[in-house]
Amino acid sequence: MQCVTCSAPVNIAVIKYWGKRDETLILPANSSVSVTLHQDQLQAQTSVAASCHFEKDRIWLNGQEQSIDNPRIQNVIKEIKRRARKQKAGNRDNAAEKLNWKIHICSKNNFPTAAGLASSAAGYACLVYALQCLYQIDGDITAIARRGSGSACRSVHGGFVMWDKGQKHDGTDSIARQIQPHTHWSDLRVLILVVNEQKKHTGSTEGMQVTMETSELLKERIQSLPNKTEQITQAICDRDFKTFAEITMKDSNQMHACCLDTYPPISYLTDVSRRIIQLVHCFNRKYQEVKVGYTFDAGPNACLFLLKKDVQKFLHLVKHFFPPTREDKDFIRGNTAELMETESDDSEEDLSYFPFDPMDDSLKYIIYTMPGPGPQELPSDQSLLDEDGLPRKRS
Ligand code: 2P0
Repeated sequence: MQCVTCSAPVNIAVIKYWGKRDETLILPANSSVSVTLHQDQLQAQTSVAASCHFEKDRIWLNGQEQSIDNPRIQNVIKEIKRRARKQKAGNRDNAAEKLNWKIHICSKNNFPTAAGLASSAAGYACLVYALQCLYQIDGDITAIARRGSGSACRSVHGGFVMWDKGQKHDGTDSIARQIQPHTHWSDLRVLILVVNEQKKHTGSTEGMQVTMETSELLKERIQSLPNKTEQITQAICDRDFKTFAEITMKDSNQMHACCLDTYPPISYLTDVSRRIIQLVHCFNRKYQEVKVGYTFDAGPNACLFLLKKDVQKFLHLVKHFFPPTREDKDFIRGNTAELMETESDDSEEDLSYFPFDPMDDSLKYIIYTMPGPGPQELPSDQSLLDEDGLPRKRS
């Protein structure tokens, strides 16, 4: 049996992918830009084992065995094997034999799926990266990750990433590339405000399809995006926070406007999301500077960008306006060690500047994180599969 174990990150789009030009190949209607988040806080882990003794391909996700017949998983495996065969054709390496062995896949996230974060992006990026390591494939794998889930191709790289929509019908040029590594902008920070809500939302795949079919506004959006995409790429390269945050907020607002323009309409934002937006604008107005930017995906959770120096001040306000009802030591998660180091914020905020009341119990928790690197291969002692290729039971 041969086994590899890898980890992959979550990414948050600042220019959103919303609409496909090809449903089967998962080709986007527009190019998108994202920030890869640090794996210390949010990551998927996947072990893939191949053995001549396995009877069939099997997959376990977060402890539950799932059907391997999911077409997206099948497409990913098929594409990886096709590439591997092509590359092995020239040499007599007996690794080619491994391609006929059945595989076992075991994957888990280190964050609750309930957090409503893009777990499929991290999951598919991790699966494709692990298969690449197992079969020792060279070259771009983002186009293969894309076949699992569009946004997954961006999680194959760390830092700041652009997914090119591409022009070709076969999608071979619809790939993701790194704009800058995570180390490029070392004081950029991220707060994820996980909203307390049980409601099931329209899935992104279905949502973006109906928007594509019915929204006039989306057509306008697609026309105007190349310009914005170029501007935000430049802002990232220049570490120009104001431009970066403004384009991020406007793009999120526009994506959600297109969702409302969908027929029947789709609304992902809730009163809590809208209050977060209000708080950010109020805060920026008070300081007469764009200090915080927000973006929302296909759900009510907010992803906020800000600089390290402003985190304490803003977090103080978040805790005031979105307090947990009970004392909760776990309310702020993630890189809390850094928060301890920078705890000394002396100036008292004038709360009367913010014309609204606190919303009790509206957030589940807050995750404090930052941009981070791409997928990694992990040591074999971190394997999720045991020596028989079955999910390891952890005590
Ligand atoms: C994004 N989202 O750019 C946008 C913004 C959600 C909101 O990519 O159908 O799960 O698998 O390609 O990648 C979520 O869509 O959709 C997404 P499929 P995916 O991050």
